[in-house]
Amino acid sequence: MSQTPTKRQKVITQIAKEEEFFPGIGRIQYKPDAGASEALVFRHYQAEEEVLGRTMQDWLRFSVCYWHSFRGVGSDPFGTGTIKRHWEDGTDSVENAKRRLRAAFEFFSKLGNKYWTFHDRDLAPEGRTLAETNANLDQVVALAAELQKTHGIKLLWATCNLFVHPRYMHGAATSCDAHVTTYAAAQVKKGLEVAKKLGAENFVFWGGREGYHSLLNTDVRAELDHLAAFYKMVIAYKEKIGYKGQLLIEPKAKEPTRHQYDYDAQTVMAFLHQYNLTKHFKLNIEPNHTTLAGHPYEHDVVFASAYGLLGSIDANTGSPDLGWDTDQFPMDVRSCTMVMKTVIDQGGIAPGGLNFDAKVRRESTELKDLFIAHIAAMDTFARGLKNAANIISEGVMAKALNTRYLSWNSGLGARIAGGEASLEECEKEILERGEPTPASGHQEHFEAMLNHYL
Ligand code: XLS
Ligand code: CA
Ligand code: CA
Repeated sequence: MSQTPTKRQKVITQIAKEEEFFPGIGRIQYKPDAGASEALVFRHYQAEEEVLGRTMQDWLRFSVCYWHSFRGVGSDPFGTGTIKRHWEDGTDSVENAKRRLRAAFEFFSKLGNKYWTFHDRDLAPEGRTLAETNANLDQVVALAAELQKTHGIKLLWATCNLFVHPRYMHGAATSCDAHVTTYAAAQVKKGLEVAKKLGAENFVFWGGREGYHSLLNTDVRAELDHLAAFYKMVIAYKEKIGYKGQLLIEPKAKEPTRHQYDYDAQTVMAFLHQYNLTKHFKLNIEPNHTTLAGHPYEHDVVFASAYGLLGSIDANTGSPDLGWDTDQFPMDVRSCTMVMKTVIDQGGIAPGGLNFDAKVRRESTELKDLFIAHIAAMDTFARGLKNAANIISEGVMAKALNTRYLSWNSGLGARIAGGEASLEECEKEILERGEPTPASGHQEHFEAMLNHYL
């Protein structure tokens, strides 16, 4: 083997000396009058600017996700990676994992977001045994703790990857093999310990393989009972170690399984009620998954919030014309306005946040594309926040909405809503009053009012 260092090794040695991973890019500045071609500036997001009595960063709580932005290589089912980061030495070593983490923290600091998220397996390589895997993880977690402190960055949420390893092919908590579920439980035990150590404000469960491909070989009731039993072990251990983070379940309709049990917000809420788990969990809503379920972008955000269960948001978008999970950066002002309207209406999203579970396109191969994507998405949400604040403070749309429901505020309407009325009373009323007067829904007016604020 040649002893001459390769070009990549030389770059790595250089980095070790200088430790600047994004040279030429400084802290991203606010420049509202920037021209259209200027990419590395915020035009709308200003962390300390107050909106409805709170700073933008308090409302928005942006988070960078580690798996897409620091583990993603641009591969897809039809092609291998297209994105090569200069700090990667091509190995799956702990040393490489640590260097990658230092690059990520430089990115967070320059971007100016305060939070990050990860899966356990994004951080450190799996070993041959669980003990070896945990030891690898411990090393990288120790560095993460240090970096969080020096850079003033916090962990929005941690999660366990219970879907990539072949052992989880039949599911993790819902596997047909109890041995596999036991492994998953052992992995989650460690995950909760790591979350506690790094002060994760939430802990997410996304059931990528918790679902089925064929009902012929699946006992759905047993699998869902096992899932609930799994969560009960999680709650017990969380309480035992005194981990205070909010537990979140992330709905997704399908992909990779044909049917995922956590189909959408309403399905997850029904599951939580069925198994008496509601007080321990909230929902992490990803709008890309909402559209996969066949709903409009903000549907699950609105439904979870309506029941006080909107815990956090994976701020991304899909291409609804495609029907699979493309995890794109959110760039649509209308959608972000609707999400932020719901967030303001419920009084904020903390301890959750807006996590960019999004990846740059595999054709966006330059380092600066990573910045541009996050900056543009943060700006889109900042615009959404300001629009939503205007909608709410002017109150015109709320007034129009209330007008539609006025009949429920008094008389028999109020008695029905309060659970005090009977079918006999309703019959009597109708015999006296006759047909309801048809009323317009004014949908186009509502749409025009929304456009007014965009
Ligand atoms: C995949 C999910 C996943 C979760 C975390 O579709 O979005 O990335 O957010 O496991
Ligand atoms: Ca997600
Ligand atoms: Ca997704």
